[in-house]
Amino acid sequence: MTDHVHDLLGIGVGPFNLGLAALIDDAAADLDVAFLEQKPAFNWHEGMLIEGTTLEVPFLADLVTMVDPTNPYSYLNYLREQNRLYEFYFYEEFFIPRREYNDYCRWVADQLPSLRFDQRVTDVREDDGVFVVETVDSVTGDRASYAAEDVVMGIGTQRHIPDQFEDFLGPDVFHSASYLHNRDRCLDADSITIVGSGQSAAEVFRDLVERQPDRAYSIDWITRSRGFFQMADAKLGHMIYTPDYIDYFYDLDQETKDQLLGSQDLLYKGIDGETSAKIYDALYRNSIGDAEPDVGLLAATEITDIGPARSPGEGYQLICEQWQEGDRFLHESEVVILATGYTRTDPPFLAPLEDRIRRDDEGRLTITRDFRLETDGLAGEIFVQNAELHTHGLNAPDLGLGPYRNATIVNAVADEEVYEPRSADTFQRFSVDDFVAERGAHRLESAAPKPSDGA
Ligand SMILES: Cc1cc2nc3c(=O)[nH]c(=O)nc-3n(C[C@@H](O)[C@@H](O)[C@H](O)COP(=O)(O)OP(=O)(O)OC[C@H]3O[C@@H](n4cnc5c(N)ncnc54)[C@H](O)[C@@H]3O)c2cc1C
Repeated sequence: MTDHVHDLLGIGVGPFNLGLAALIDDAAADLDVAFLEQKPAFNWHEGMLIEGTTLEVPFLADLVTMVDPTNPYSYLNYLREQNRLYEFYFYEEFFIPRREYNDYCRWVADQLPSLRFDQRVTDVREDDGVFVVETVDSVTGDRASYAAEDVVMGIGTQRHIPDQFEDFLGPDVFHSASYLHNRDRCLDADSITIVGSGQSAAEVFRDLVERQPDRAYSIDWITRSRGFFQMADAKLGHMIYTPDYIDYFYDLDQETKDQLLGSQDLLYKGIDGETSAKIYDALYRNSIGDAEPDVGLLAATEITDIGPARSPGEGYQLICEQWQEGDRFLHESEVVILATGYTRTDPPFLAPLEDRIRRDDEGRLTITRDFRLETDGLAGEIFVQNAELHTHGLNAPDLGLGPYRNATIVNAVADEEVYEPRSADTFQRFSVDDFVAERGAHRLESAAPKPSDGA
């Protein structure tokens, strides 16, 4: 084991742990930290950096601004350093190109000495009261071990591949996360089917449908959801993307939380208004005159099975089931793009600590309000990023709340108030306590919660 014990080791370098490394570098530089990432460099969803796509949150949701607007790692400082501030000023857009967000993050990553790339974490165990984190070099296969008082997991989510497609994955059947790596193949195909109806599915469909007039492919877009629905997107509704809402959600009982999350899908899982409009407009343009765009859209339809097409080498046949009508049919496609979302799975590297980690009745991690795993008998803390949807609510994956979570983690690791916690600066109150205190209302005897009214 290495003799050197870091204060904190980060596992994974996506935007959340990158933001944490940036905050520490600026405001808590005496902390001894290292962040381990399996990829060769920072790259944010590189297979989905499609031209014309933007961040779903305003540029203020960069790595640091929402807790520290004067931080040198802000997006505005990136622009200034690129000599691009006036270009952005006249751009007059809140929602920046996704490709630029990635470039900004890479600019931050290039300046942080604490990041170690090509290091895949395979095991985390405890030895003599410190965490020992084992890695394998993604290029050479060399093994290394690091030691730390505390650990923070920022490993993001994993591609969700429905079971029926697992055995068919390859250049013609792939997840939307690798769309750009496979786009040339799509452009040469005769037929393409996109499965799913979230933002990724819509972006892929839009890209292909806008290119369709110059190409010979047909496109089908099939989803088991009830429709191709737009994400709820209104200023008043956005007030739940705040630390206050996390406070409120965290204190609810678990049954209420689970019901609430089940009813909030369209707050973060639908298609954004602009993409939806752009798709419709492209379909409209492509159908001017006698033109019949070679396109099919069908909702409420699950692809229950896949196999080789009847004519060998002609792609795949998909068994489709429209669950509202109870009808089934067979559909053939040369390429199948699975925009089937992402899941949170427990990382295998935690296995050595499994008997020390507490779980709820459903086997989910239990997590404290300040983002630590609840554990038994471990000397150090394991913090989590973006693993707390079930405990802290729908803000877990939101880039705009990353700096807030990171400020909380910095304070906990440094054991001092490096960042001052700020109270509500939106107009809405979520808890009765806050409303009553502020509005001078009178409390009555409590009633039992009614989770089903939470929609
Ligand atoms: C296409 C797409 C677009 C999105 N756009 C937005 C948006 O506009 N606004 C918004 O608010 N949210 C958006 N999101 C959701 C947001 O949560 C993610 O974009 C964000 O990347 C999550 O950051 P993360 O740090 O948790 O994980 P990730 O970005 O997934 O990064 C995790 C990192 O951990 C590494 N890792 C995993 N396991 C190991 C290991 N064992 N050892 C070492 N390294 C490891 C991975 O290689 C990866 O680099 C989007 C999500 C997707 C999929």
